[in-house]
Amino acid sequence: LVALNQKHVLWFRQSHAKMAEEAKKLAAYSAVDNHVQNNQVVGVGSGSTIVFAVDRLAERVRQEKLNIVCVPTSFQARQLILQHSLTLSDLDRHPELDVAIDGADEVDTELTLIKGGGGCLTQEKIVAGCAKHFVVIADYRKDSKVLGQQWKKGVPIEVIPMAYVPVSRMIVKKFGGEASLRMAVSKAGPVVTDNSNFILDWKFEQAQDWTEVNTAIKMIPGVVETGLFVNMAERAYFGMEDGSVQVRD
Ligand code: ABF
Repeated sequence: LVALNQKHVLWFRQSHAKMAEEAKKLAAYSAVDNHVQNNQVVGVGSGSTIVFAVDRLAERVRQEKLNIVCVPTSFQARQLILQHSLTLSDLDRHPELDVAIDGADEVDTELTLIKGGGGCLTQEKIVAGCAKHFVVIADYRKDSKVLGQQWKKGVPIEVIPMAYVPVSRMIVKKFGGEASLRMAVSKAGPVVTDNSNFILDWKFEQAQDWTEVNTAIKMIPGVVETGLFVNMAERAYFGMEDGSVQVRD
């Protein structure tokens, strides 16, 4: 009976994971199809959902012979662009983007986002800030009424390594909760970002005024950027369990 139950749990997990992957793909394809046109500069986000968006982008570039220039938000995004033989650029050459597409860890009803669960946030925020339109792609598990409902790991905050202890103390003193240094899976050392910094994960206790919190945390010396994206996203595409796509503006 135990073996049967374990098999059942495994099957359930696998089919759930498959459903989530399908949902990511739906969201990613919808965003690329609705927001990318010929002769555009496109910001390419990071994470697992963006992989589907780059697949679709490359497919459209090939089939429709589009002239698209891509600006990456991370080392991963850069690799994806190169692997798909898309045109790679940067903010020096293209400081103004037509659209940026990126994943998120959680999206609330106001389109406030938590990002950085995968370790990328600073370059993502810079690129999103340079885009005329910033579009989020996510599966149904990221959709939330209030931040903290779905994503339980807290707000990622990128910090200068020497400052991680004072920064975490100041955040907790001012806003409560708990802040911990993100460690590598091997536990051999801290996670190091693309910008050679550390990440603090701040677990907050209750919903807050995110504009105020974001501004206050950014004022602490040693903070590079927060994973709170407030008033940046214009639209979110959620791939749903039933195969539909929900749009939030
Ligand atoms: C990066 O990847 C991060 O900002 C965000 O945390 C995450 C989303 O990843 P996924 O698409 O894998 O859920 O964009």
